[in-house]
Amino acid sequence: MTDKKTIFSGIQPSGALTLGNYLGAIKNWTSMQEDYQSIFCVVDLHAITVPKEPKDLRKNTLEVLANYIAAGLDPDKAILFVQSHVPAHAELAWVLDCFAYFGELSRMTQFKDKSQKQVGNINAGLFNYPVLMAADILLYNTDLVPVGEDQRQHLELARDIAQRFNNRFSPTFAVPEPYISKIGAKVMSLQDPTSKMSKSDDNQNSYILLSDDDDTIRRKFKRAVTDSIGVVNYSEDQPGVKNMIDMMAKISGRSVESITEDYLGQGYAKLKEDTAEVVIQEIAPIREEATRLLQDKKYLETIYQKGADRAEAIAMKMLRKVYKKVGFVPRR
Ligand code: AQP
Repeated sequence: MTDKKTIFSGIQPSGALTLGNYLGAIKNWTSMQEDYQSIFCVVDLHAITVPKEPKDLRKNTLEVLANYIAAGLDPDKAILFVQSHVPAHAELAWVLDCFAYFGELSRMTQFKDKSQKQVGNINAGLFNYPVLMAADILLYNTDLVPVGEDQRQHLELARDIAQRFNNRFSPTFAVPEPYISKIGAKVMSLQDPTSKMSKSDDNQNSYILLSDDDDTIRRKFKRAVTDSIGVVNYSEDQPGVKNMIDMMAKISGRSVESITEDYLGQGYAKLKEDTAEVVIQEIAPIREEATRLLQDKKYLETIYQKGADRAEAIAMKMLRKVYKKVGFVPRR
């Protein structure tokens, strides 16, 4: 056991990872793993809420894990595992389903957005998605959940469910806090900078993938949608320009003000070129390392097996406690 606080987070293997997943989530995790008991999951149970080809799901699951490690997550420090390998996630989700209300789940923005995109398949999994996410987090007595801004609403629901359960029985779950960094918490689409960059976007030019080669990254930035104002400013009225400055700031650690000063009065071409280069510097080594790791399936298998064993030991303790509190008769 450790005195460190616990962080938990995960990403769906719903496609190749984007720069949004990296800057909004993984990059923060790598710097936090030193100071926290860190648990990071590839949330494959969540991914099937949107139809997936089984072979793509298998491939994406390993790719997400390889990218976690390539980006700097250390399997000796952090627990890295695949969600479906630890059945306690699905089991706790069922119990928590009975503590979540139809009304609050109906209000979830992600549910509303995704339902619109798959009108013919508004399945119960899509609706219950946030409850499974609550189970993921609450199983580990998580203190902090480092996520992008889009997940704030789900996290608030996880807190409500935890408090509801604690009040109904007795203190059981830690009530988790969101950790959402100021810069990079919402990387926007390169084609529509008023909506977030998303790996399931139909327009390939809207996102940068961690697997994109250097020329593809340059080309996508060149085509990035800006505005008709024509000069660089950091302003809500220029979301495309702001998005690029934010990316540079998040990657370089420089302030938004000092980056903006570099481009004052200039047009957009140089900003696009420079942002592309800063992004390439950051993600090309991750791409190369992930490619290398993906050729060593045995190594990845060792990591996710060991990770699942460690995660399960923690998760089962919590699940047993919950089962006891709700009144299930123990098997032995
Ligand atoms: N554009 C983004 N900017 C900042 N953070 C982001 N995240 C996702 N997109 C951005 C963060 O990445 C983590 C994992 O997300 P996820 O895969 O579980 O689901 P998501 O938020 O729905 O991500 P995508 O890429 O948009 O996936 P699809 O297209 O499959 O729905 C979370 O911490 C999220 O905040």
